[in-house]
Amino acid sequence: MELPRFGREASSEDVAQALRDAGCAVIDQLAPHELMDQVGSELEPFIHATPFGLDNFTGTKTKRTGSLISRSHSFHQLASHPTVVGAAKNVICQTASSMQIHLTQIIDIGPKADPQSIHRDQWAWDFFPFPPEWEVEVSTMWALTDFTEDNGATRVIPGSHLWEDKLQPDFDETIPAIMSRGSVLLYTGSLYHGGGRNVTDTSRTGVNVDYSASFLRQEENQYLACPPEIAASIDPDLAKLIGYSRGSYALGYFGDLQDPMEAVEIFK
Ligand SMILES: O=C(O)CCC(=O)C(=O)O
Ligand SMILES: [Fe+2]
Repeated sequence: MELPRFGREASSEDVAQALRDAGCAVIDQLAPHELMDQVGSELEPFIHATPFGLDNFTGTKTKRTGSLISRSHSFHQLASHPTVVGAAKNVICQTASSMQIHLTQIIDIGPKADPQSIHRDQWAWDFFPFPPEWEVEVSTMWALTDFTEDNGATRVIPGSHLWEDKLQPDFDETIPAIMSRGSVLLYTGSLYHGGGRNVTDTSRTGVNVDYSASFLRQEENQYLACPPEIAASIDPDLAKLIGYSRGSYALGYFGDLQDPMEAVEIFK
């Protein structure tokens, strides 16, 4: 199966359908280069200060820089891009009543980095065996640099979202999600994929934003990454998307059944 590709005018419904069919899709050139320049320059000092990963999964030549909502205002446009958020919601809200941001992370695969093992992102929930076609997560990877086969473009197996769980596919079964700066790869939490091998002398930098059903614990703790006093300065819809809202009827209240946004309003 091929990796479905769309132009920037794609509808979120068409992208969502491709995610249901293939588990992955690329939207070429969705963000302008100027926006990627701004995101890159706002985050560069943080990437520079980030240590390498400590194991093979996080990558000993790879840097993972989080808290992107607090650290880069321009990044907000990526995290809340209507086509991407619309597609993720369309897929996740087939079963869940609401969706949240699950994590925000620059993934900077350094020169000569080994490939990451092929995995499903939904294994983060303690390997809970979600039934096939019950999608609880949509991951996205925006290209901050071009993604090439040589510099470690994300490896994907289109169609593998319907495979059995807990497989260990070979690298040879994967294809590279080649894309230019400003493009975005979307993939379900059930898709087998992994970071590629970087045989070049420069970094491959992606902006990873994952979305998940609001009834699941977030991988990046958004209330620590973006506490109420900072959430007060961001767009209220984005504050709700990172978790300052109820997920379904009862989840996420504080105090005397108060709405989480009341904690944010105090700082306005
Ligand atoms: O860096 C990439 O291309 C993919 C990273 C990834 O899949 C992960 O860290 O879960
Ligand atoms: Fe992953």
